Amino acid sequence: MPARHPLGLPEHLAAVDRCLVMGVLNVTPDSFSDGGLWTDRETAIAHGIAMAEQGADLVDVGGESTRPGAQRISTQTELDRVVPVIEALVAAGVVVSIDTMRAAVAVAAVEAGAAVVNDVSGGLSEPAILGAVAGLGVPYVAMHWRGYGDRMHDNAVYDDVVVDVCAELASRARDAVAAGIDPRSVVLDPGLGFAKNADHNWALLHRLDALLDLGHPVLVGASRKRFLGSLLAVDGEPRAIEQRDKATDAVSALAAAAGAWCVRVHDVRGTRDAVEVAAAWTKGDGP
Ligand code: PMM
Repeated sequence: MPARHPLGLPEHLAAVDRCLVMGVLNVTPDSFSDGGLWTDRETAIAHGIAMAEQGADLVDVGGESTRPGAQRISTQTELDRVVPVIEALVAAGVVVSIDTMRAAVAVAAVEAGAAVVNDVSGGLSEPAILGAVAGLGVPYVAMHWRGYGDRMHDNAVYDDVVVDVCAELASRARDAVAAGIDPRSVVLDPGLGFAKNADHNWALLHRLDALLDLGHPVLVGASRKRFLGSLLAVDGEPRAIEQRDKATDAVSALAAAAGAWCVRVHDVRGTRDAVEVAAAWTKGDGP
């Protein structure tokens, strides 16, 4: 299935005929999976370049942890963490997306060379981000979100998770378009693990077609998340975070075959293989 890319993506990526791979680069001391690993600037930059070499089409730079229970940081701290890293990655030829809920950070990141804005709040945290992104002319990822990390678990209540998430994402897309973002530049993301338990996540993956029917490219971020740990638990003991990459690769292959535009992952190499397989399988043809 040819990937349908959002408008405004750099040309060489828009020509890629498969699901894209987005490598995760959290420049934070406290993200759930890789928090603290890449806080040193040079290490973070080297890891971003390494992910691009391993096959990441984009590297997603984030300065604020979104894990359940996470405390917010100041705008200045977020800027100080991400801008120098983005500048260095862009100088090295890496396509960067900025993972932020803040308008000021989105603008500074794109000025530093970022090519995509990835907003886990879908514009709900700071609605001004929508107008800002409209002015920047880059693709905008709106993730399904129902509040900050400290309230995440209380918000995991749905009548029908697929119907509710699709309705809420459609509303986020309408807000983005009303603020001036071209509808063809809006990407939607089910926000796995954000105000969702394992059953909610599986229901959303099972019905990715319902999300795709909203008419926007879809991004899936399952990498190393808790629901994969519980799926593979032994005697009630969840699979360790660093041993969830093969399960992540399986999700990447299935999401790609189902028509996802992009998958956001920590282990780039395995997922790149997975999306290549999915592309050949779906086309019935090798490269
Ligand atoms: N998940 C995390 C952070 N940012 N962005 C998008 N678009 N989708 C996601 O699922 C998503 C995200 C949390 O995971 P991390 O701590 O591994 O970055």
